[in-house]
Amino acid sequence: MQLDDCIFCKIARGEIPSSKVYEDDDVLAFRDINPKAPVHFLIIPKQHIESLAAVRPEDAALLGKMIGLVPQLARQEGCVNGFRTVINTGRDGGQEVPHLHIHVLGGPQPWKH
Ligand code: DGP
Repeated sequence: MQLDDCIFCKIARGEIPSSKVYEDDDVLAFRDINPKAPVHFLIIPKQHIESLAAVRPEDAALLGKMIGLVPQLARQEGCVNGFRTVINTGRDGGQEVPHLHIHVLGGPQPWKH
């Protein structure tokens, strides 16, 4: 199920353009509009799940698929020395877009060397 007025549901439907990293029937990955690192993309389920707090046991395979895509997509996007994954959840978790998403951040971080 998708929501008419959810920004990430709109991206999943192609109604709002995005810079796609990966897509299949269940999952979409696209680059973050406001990147916090040289590599910064988001992985979302195409179906509307509000947040990690709303995940049910029957969503386990979908969540597993999303997590399982992280290393492949991170490599593909140029993360050669690791990456950071973040799932902000709910108001106190700093979640701004109420559609579940995994942030993947990486790339060279010269200020750390
Ligand atoms: P969060 O705070 O975890 O809910 O992060 C939401 C992220 O979504 C934030 O880093 C910016 C990104 N974002 C919001 N709107 C859009 C959009 O329309 N397109 C893309 N590509 N990213 C978006």
